[in-house]
Amino acid sequence: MAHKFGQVAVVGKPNVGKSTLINLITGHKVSIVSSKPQTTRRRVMGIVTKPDYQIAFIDTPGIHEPINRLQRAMVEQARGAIDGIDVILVVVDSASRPDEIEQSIAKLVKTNKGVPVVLCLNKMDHLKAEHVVRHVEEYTELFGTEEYMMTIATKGENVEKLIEIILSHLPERAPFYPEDEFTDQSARFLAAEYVREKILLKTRQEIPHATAVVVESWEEDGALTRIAATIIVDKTSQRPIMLGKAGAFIKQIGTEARIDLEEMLGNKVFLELHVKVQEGWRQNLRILHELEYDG
Ligand SMILES: Nc1nc2c(ncn2[C@@H]2O[C@H](COP(=O)(O)OP(=O)(O)OP(=O)(O)O)[C@@H](O)[C@H]2O)c(=O)[nH]1
Ligand SMILES: [Mg+2]
Repeated sequence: MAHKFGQVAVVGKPNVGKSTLINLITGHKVSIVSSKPQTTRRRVMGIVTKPDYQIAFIDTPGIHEPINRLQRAMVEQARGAIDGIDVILVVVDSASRPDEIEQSIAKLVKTNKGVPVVLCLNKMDHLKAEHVVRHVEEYTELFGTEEYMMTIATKGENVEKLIEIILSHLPERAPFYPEDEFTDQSARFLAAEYVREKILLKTRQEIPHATAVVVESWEEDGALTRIAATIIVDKTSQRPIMLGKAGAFIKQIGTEARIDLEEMLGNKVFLELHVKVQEGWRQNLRILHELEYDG
């Protein structure tokens, strides 16, 4: 078989499992995952390279109604992902029926005439048997495609079959990226994201969305990588929550993020975390730019 290469835009509502799927396929943590909607804040590429094919998946922030500037920037990024690609992979939560947001995603997808659409009906483990037929019909009709696969991204179930469907739409082309490249993101950005993931997993209510992380310094010191990062919160009242009793919370976040970082870098890591209050950062274009959330 000749070698195939293509770019696949992955779109869908927040929290449906887009990043989980891409991490599983690439075998690397290119995009962080949590049960909080809007975990992914900007476009991230995840590349899988096999002897017969290379696929660059473009993970996007979940599409939803824009509220503040951060959310608006995230939606713009997701929309931009649909240009210049070979396949649009729409991920949905198969356990629930299509809603208004999915109707608007379908409209967006249909404006890209000629680009094949593949449906990933994810979270099949939550789908009740009596709903299978109805949900499959509703989603395939809405997105105008018969090409779908039901999957469980967290377990890798049917993911190989999904890749087969995607490959059937990709052109015969040489690989574009070096074989050891698995993302277009810098190690610095991934480090900040790993810290943010731990915060998302461990906080509730407004804190997850009020948090950003910036890497301030990065030094290679023999077998040790020294990284200092700042956690930015929106309000003064959030600072003590982030620190925890006697600094216990931030310490725990640091420990868990360090473990992921050591795996990604293949190196020992010393991670130093600080907390800074920057009121209204989500509305501030300059800060969004510094955080690279504006593309
Ligand atoms: N039960 C179940 N949970 C899943 C499945 N796939 C993903 N999840 C969980 O769903 C949650 C959201 O996953 P993400 O991969 O962060 O979702 P996303 O679509 O990237 O979300 P955004 O970045 O917010 O747009 C996480 O808690 C995952 O572990 C699945 O097939 N079954
Ligand atoms: Mg995501």
